[in-house]
Amino acid sequence: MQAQVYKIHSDFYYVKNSKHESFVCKLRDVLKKQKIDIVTGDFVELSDDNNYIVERLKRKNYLLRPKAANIDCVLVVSSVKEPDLDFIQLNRYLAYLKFHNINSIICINKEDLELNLEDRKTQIKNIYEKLNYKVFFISAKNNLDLDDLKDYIKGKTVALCGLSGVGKTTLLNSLNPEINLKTGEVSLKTQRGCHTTRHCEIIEFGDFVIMDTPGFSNLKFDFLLPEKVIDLFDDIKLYSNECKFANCLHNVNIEGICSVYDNLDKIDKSRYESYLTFLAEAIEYKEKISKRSIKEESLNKKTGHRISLKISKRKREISRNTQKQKIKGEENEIYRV
Ligand SMILES: Nc1nc2c(ncn2[C@@H]2O[C@H](COP(=O)(O)OP(=O)(O)O)[C@@H](O)[C@H]2O)c(=O)[nH]1
Ligand SMILES: [Mg+2]
Ligand SMILES: [Zn+2]
Repeated sequence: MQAQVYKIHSDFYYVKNSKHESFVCKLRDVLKKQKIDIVTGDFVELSDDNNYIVERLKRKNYLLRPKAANIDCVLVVSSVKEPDLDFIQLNRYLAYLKFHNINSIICINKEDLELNLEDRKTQIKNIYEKLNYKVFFISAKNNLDLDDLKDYIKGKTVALCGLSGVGKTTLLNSLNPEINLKTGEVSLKTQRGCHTTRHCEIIEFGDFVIMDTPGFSNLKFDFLLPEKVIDLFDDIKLYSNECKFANCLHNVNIEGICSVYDNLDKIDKSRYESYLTFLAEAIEYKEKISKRSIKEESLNKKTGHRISLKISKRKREISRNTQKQKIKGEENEIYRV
């Protein structure tokens, strides 16, 4: 029988089949030996007695931070005010999810606090609708403009992300008053009992399937090569084909050299700023890896066998290739521990 994992606790896997029947299972040893990890959202095959997971089925997508699989889309929640909209953070989530081939929906909360709401809507929609994102303005607390969003996520497995305080828990509550999770406001008063999600869990209510995740905290672009960052920015990539350098990273501010720089007037400022920020993180990551490889090489030379004392040109090349592969490898194996 096939089922989907909706919760994991210690070594117990809570699964549900298509008839919504629940089972608690353990992992077959063979999966452990093969180091096949099972995460919330995974579709699995059960043993005949339904006591064991015997196989993990093909994943549509997979995230490591937070650990989850087969997400249809992520609601990226921000607020217009309290806290102020943080565009770099919003772009960080969008780029991260794009990298993982997961659809994002932009959800701007606390619209009740914005006096110039129409201008704000136009400004934000101008940037993101061009990039084919669906943008919803809502007030989770006041139950404003939630219907379109509800319609849009009906039948989808949706996860939420966003900085603390933007209103994720309030939104979950207003999507389904029955679950009644505690919001930041309450936890401030009691100093405890705050709804902190430690594990990913799929919660079904009514028409919605929400993946409650412990958050996407501390995301950094320390898992991909600098030249790949541009692939996460369609609106900047558009202008990147006529740079004079073959390996242009589009961070040179010299006219006539970088075609992105020459077209900056057509690119949203906060998008370009975000690009430069993530690029710097990726460059730092690449340098760290290169340093590590060089250090290992010289360490091997010192402590290794006599033959490695005189490292031949050919060997040097091989070692440089391994270094490149290593970076490539880590990039594909995004899920570092
Ligand atoms: N004015 C206003 N406040 C909101 C809205 N949604 C949430 N809040 C408040 O924002 C604070 C943080 O909300 P919470 O749901 O705990 O945020 P979370 O950290 O993202 O889960 C709480 O005091 C909420 O009452 C809204 O639509 N308008
Ligand atoms: Mg919360
Ligand atoms: Zn360029």
